[in-house]
Amino acid sequence: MNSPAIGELNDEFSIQDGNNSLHFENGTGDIPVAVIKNEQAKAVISLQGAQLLSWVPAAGDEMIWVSPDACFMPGKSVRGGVPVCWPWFGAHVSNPDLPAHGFARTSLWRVADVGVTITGESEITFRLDSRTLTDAVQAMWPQATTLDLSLTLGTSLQLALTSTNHSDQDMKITQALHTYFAIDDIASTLVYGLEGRDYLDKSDGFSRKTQDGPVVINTEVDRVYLQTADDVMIDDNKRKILIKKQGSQTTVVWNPWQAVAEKMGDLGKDGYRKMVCVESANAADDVVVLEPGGRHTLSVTYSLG
Ligand code: TA6
Repeated sequence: MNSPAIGELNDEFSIQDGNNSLHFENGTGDIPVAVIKNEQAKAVISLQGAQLLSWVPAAGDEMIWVSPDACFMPGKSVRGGVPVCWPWFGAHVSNPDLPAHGFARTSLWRVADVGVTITGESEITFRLDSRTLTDAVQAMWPQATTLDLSLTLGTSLQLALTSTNHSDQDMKITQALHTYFAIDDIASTLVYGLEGRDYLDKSDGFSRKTQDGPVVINTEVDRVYLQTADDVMIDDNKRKILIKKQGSQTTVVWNPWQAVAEKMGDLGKDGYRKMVCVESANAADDVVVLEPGGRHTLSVTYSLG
C-alpha cells in the first residue's frame, strides 16, 4: 500500500484555527491517521478504511474501544474503532473467498475535504473511488462507485457514509458502521431501543426471533435487527450513549463473549467485557438498491445522554 506522504497531506489539509486543529501523522503500523482537536472533543481516524479509532469528548472519557491486541498492518482490519463494512455486510452472498464485510475497511482512502463549521465543529471527508483501487479489489467490485465517509466532530459525533453509483446498472449494497463502543463492563450493560423488533440470531443458525425487553449480554450475542430505523441507547451503568441514525434499516448488536473472543486472537484478554458493537447498517433483507447515478447516505450521530 503506498501511503500518501504525511507532509503532502499536512500541506494540503492541515488546520490550525484557534482551538481547532487537524493534522496527519503516521499512526501505529505506520498507517497514516488524521488527528483532530477542538474545544468539544478530539478524534483519531485512520486513512486505512477511514476508520475512527478514538473519540474523546472534552468532558468525558474514550467512547470508542480498540483491542489492546489489535493488529495494525496495511490491508488488515483493525479490531475496534468504527470499521466501514461495504459494499457488503458479513459474508459475501455468493463467493466465500471474498473478504467478510467487504473491502472498504482494508483499503487506503484519500482525504477529499476538511473544514470548520461556524459553530466550531471539525469536519473531514474521506473518499474511496472504486476506480482507483487495486486490480484485486476491482475484480471483486467492477462497478464504478464512489464511497465518502464524512465525520463531524462537536459535542456529538456524526458519521455519514455516502455511496454513489457511477455505473449504468443498478447496484445492490449492504453496509454497516461497525462501531465498537467502550463500556465499563458487559455485565452492567443494556441496549435499549430494540424492544419488540425481529432479529436474525447469527449465534443460533440465523433463526428469526423477537426482542423481549432491552438487550442483555451474558453470552455470545450476534443479532441482526431488521426493519428498524429507531434510536438506540447503550447504558453501562456509568454513562448513556445515544445512537440516532438515518438511512439505516438494520441495527446489529454483537459481543462474541469469552469462547469466541479467545478464538479470535486479537480481541485481547477479557476484551469482550469492555466492548459492545452496536452497528447502524443495511443488511440481510434490508438491501440498498442504487440506480445508475443514484446516491444513498447512511448517517449516525453519537452523543452522551
Ligand atoms: O457484526 C457482527 C459480525 O458480523 C460478527 O458475526 C463477527 O463476525 C463480527 O462481525 C466481526 O467480524 P470481523 O470480520 O471483523 O472479525
